[in-house]
Amino acid sequence: MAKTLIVSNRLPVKITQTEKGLSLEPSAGGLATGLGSIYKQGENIWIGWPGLYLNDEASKDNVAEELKTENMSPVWLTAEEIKDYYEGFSNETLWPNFHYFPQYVEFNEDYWEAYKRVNRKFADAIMALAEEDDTIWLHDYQLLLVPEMLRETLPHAQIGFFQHIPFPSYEIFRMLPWRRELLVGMLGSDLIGFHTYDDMRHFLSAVNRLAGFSNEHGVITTGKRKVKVESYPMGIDYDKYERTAASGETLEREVRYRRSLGDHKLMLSIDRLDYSKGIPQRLRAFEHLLREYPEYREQVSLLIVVVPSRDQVEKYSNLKDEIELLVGRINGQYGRLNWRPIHYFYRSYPLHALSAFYRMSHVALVTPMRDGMNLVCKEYIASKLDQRGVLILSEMAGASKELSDAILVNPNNQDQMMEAMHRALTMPEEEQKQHMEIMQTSLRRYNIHHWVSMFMGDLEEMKASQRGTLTRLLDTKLQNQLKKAYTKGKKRVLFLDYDGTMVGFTKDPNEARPDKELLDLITQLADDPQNRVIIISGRGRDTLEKWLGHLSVDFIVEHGVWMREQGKDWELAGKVTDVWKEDMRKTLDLYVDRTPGSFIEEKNYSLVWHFRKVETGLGELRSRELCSHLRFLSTNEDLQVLEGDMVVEIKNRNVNKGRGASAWLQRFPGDFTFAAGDDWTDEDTFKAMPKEAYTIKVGSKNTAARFYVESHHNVRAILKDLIE
Ligand code: GDG
Repeated sequence: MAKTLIVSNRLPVKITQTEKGLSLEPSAGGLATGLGSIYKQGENIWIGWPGLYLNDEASKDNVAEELKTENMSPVWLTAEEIKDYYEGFSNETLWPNFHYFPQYVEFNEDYWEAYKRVNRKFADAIMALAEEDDTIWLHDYQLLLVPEMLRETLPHAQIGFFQHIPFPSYEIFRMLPWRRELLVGMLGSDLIGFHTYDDMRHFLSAVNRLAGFSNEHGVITTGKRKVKVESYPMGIDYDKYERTAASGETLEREVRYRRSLGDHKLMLSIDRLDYSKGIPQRLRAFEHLLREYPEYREQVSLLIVVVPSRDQVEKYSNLKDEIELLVGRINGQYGRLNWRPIHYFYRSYPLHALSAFYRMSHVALVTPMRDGMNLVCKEYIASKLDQRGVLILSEMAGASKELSDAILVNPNNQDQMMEAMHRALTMPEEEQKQHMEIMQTSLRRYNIHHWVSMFMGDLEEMKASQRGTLTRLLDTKLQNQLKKAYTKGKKRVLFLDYDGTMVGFTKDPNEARPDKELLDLITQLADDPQNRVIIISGRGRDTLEKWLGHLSVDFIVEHGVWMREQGKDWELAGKVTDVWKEDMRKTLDLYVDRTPGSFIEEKNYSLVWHFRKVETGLGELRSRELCSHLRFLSTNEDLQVLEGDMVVEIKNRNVNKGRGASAWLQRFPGDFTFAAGDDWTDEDTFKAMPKEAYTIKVGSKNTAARFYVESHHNVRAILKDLIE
């Protein structure tokens, strides 16, 4: 039976050396709890680094055996690997870049090499356990390359990836020398999740600009497969925080802490030591409050917990020094014998202590400079059983998108932070409760279990839709069938689209002329007396005539406006006019003026605006504008506006490739029909074909064609196979 593998850098377990040997303590973190319902079932398993170094194989085997009883499997890393892959590339390159601290990024090739090696190690560990139809859910920025590494050997596995930290804007991400490899690595997934819509759109924009793949409603088509990108804001184990806040142990601690702290109002701040958390900025804002609002002196204290992290690294030890200097300064200047402005602790606390802190704080200050989500603010809200308390939340934390009932602040704006504290400290209880109620209702519903089920549900759905497309891929078996039908045929009709189907796309359409291989291929195909080859294209007749006019082929061009039987004259299809062209051309000219890089192609009965060479993003924006402009202008005319690949075309409505192809099939009926095309103007051709025709779409988008292939190279290979 298919199983599920969860993969993260670190296993959710703490292993410690005791007198009796190693002791294993599964972690109760949010992610571990949420995924508990998955990885603890049957054959399912969680793969990751157990957090300790072991040298001898016997001890490794022992730990692995122990871990197996908890449904976990270790990836062993050396101290060197942890230094370069984890502390190096993950935490000194990706972390600062993804959190908008580009000035902190280390550009180190050795780190990158180690990152690739360790990602490969993870991929190997997964492949040793995974089977073809398993589901694999990878977590976070330490493992960005693993999805594509897995895809090479497990083409049909379900692969999901969730990134817990932000995905930065393209302008920041592009600074990384390894940006493209990182994206390609991630695109091996079927589903990629982020906390927020902003992360998701930054990722899509980076993929578009760096890898050249566009998306439709968040679904990227890479040419090989579809990859869905979606936002899944992670929730907390709500019941657990609610329960803990009501427990005897928490209440007992609260009474004890209260006794030592006195009955001042409390503001709380809890973070891991990190520059992304905005701790100095928060301290300065508090200092500002004490300076500008003297009435809070001796009335309000800040309880600040900083959880130790990476303090051997210079940037972090500097940050710690800065925090301690600020705390000392503020306490020194404002403190009294009976009141300390700031209670500072550099340590971590057990869950019940944390819960007591949440309960006893009037205000929670969660003001990171940047945070993927931030769970502390959600835990604070869940712990407020009496609904009294106010959350001040940075708009740079993912959580701010959900918690609009908090007081939202820009952590760089000291005045605003100060005013937010003032407002929080004076907020009437009724109002506090109103906001709490709304946030609690939402967090109770969008809890960690909801998050897991949304992600897993979408991953399954994605795979099902992937299967639907895969069955239509023209594989070797189907190709043999095609060849058999071709060989049997006595009167064969083959419709071939040109751009994107037989040649790739170029920046300049004039550069897409046929190479020798293609000319030989079409010549051989067309010279077979049993074949009738029709070049069916949106291009103007002049270029195609120049490039292919000397071959024994027919033409249907300008989307069916002009047709020509080999050796005869061009004929005009149906009723077409060009009286509209002059007016429309003026509008197109306007868009060329406003959009550097764009240009107009004039055909006999249509006009095309090309934006292939325009700055990414601007071209798409202008093309949407132009389309609605043209549609408005052409309402009373018999014209149609088409959006193609990097083009907008306006033409007569009553001609299209489909009508052209039908006319041809009536004139030259065959016993074998074949059509290949790549964009949606070719859909008309596919629909005009008899049911048994071999219709082939290049790219895996939705199509009326019976089969699809990945690129124009495949089309050439198919044609070559037919004539051999
Ligand atoms: C990544 C992203 C995203 C903190 N101090 C103590 C303690 N904690 C617990 C909190 C909370 C967790 O640690 C920290 O929450 P974060 O949200 O900051 O999560 P991270 O795992 O650090 O970070 C972040 C998250 O992933 C989830 O996707 O939200 O943006 O950076 O649960 O309660 N727990 C105990 N003692 C402490 O002293 N027991």
